[in-house]
Amino acid sequence: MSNSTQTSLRNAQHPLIRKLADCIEATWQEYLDLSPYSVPEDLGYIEGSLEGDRLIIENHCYQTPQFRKLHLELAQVSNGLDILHCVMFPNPEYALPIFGTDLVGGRGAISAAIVDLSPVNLDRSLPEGYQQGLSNLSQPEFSQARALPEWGDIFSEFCLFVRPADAAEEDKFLNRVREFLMLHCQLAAKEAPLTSATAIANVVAGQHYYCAKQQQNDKTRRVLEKSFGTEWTDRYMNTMLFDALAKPAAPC
Ligand code: BLA
Repeated sequence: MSNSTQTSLRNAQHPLIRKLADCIEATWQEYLDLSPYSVPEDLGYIEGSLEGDRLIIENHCYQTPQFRKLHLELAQVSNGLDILHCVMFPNPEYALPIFGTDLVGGRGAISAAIVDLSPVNLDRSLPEGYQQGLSNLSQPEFSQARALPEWGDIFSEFCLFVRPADAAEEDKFLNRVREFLMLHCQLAAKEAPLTSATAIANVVAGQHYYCAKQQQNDKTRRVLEKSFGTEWTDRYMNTMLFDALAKPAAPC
């Protein structure tokens, strides 16, 4: 892994973002068989400043036999906004949920902290092992829960979306993400690949739906558009943040 992950943006960001980025990469390295993922050359490290707000984005991507793309992104806006975004997209031969987490903070406090293992099955249910494993985790208490937006029907019943009130709640959030990640990496490593074309097409359709919904998040779009414009933002949201697999062919 490149040393650049230890330097650069994360040192300048909110401590929870730095800790979460370290935790995610350490867990990936411990449990998964990582290979490099080639990020389009112009999208690894990006700076933009159209309307005065300078936005810096740093992308770290890997792939593994079970995951077509592990994406960790750190971003910082000159107006004080710090962002961590992470999504683990399974290969279409693996009927695994999508792990996602997003942290948004500004001026010392984190305003949004979300983590989920989101189902991609047609009936929106999680595989048995996930349902059981997640049910067995103890439920942490947070003083400020946040309501999911309208497009948030992609998230599971285990989705945690909060505004951490203090350092103790920030630690609780970090631990929760670590538990989700460890469970996910352990279950994914045991998962057998699908062989039926129909089952694979269902995974593709599920990932498509997930990406389509995430692309409706105007809050993400607005931050990117302010520094990079509409065209660039469309491309970035479709290729880096939420690249769905090709749409499944219509059944014959
Ligand atoms: C919210 N995402 C936000 C917010 C901003 C961003 C500014 C509003 C924060 C707040 O309401 O306090 C911005 N997020 C970004 C940007 C990037 C990013 C610019 O990732 C990347 C460059 N978003 C995700 C993933 C999830 C997610 C993977 O990218 C969940 C797994 C969720 N972000 C998410 C949700 C909200 C949010 C649910 C709240 C949206 C709302 O309240 O309308």
